[in-house]
Amino acid sequence: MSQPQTTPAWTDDNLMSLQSHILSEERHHPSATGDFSWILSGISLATKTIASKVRRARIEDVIGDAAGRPFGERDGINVQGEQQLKLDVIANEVIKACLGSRANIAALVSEEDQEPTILRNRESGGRYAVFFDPLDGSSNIDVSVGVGTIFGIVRLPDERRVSGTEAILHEKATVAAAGYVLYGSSTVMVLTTGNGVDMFVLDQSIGAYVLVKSKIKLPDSRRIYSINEAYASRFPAGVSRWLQWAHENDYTSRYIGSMVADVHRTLLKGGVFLYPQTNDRPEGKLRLLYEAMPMAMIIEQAGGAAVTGSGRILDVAPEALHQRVPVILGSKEEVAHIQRCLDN
Ligand code: AHM
Ligand code: MG
Repeated sequence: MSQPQTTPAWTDDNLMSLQSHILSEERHHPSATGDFSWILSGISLATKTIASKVRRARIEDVIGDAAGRPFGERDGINVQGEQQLKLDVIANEVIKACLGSRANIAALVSEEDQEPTILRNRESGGRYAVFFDPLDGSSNIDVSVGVGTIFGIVRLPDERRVSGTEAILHEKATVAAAGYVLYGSSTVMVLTTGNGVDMFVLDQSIGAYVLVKSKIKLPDSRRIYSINEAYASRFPAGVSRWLQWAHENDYTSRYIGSMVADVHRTLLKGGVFLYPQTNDRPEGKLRLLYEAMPMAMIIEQAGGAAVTGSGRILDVAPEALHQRVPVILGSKEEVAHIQRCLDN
């Protein structure tokens, strides 16, 4: 009698949702408590909601500023003195609504809020802080360019005496996971929990993120740079020297002006993304906790490098929730070359 054919438990053809992927990752860690699946299901729900808002932005007339004024007449300003668009506010509220009830989250830190939202203390189960930029690159929405949500999940220190902002900025707080969702021609989630980088695409027809690529690796070098060259006269001398060299060495330039889209291209194709300090912005523009740090973790987990020009982004000790840092990230060799130009 012929034996029934056995099929392997896993093949590359299997359909894997974000949820099942997280559960299967947790199976390999006997100490896992289900914390990530709990938090990530909240992020998944929030970003699916934001994706649908972004897609319908024009239709629902949510383009314009928080005060309802048309473009060109905005003065809705957020805590960092920047224009706060209506969709920024909506995305911020959606994320807080989706994460607020997750029992293990102690605090939420958003680009849009001056103070952290403290949800519960350690005694009540709060073990994590979630950092997020609800809608990065939102000034691009009115021209239908890709925008995104960036997030980092941080395990808070065990010390019971520290709480609130002190716990969030504590030297023993460790980044446990990071990711972004790009609302582009498709909605893509890129995620790392410290075990490589995986990419999921939102399948609108079933309402689920589906794994499309595992263990993404960046090419070690690629002649693409992504920088706002209009600021060239204000860059540090080392960056200008490197740019001059790149001009003479067949590099091509790609700059969308939306960090999630620019980093996503860099992750998949290689090259380097830079937002250095300028004379008028000596600390750079991008925020450490919810822009630079999550992107740095993703890029490093994919085999790339992410530095400020004076060290790894992931080694910067945060001193303030909305701190800014210069950012240079991407293919290892490209970043190393820029670093050498900065050092000389
Ligand atoms: P935002 O958080 O206010 O949207 O600003 C961050 C964005 C990034 O997405 C992008 O890389 C950068 O600002 C672009 O800045 P610039 O217009 O100076 O090139
Ligand atoms: Mg931003």
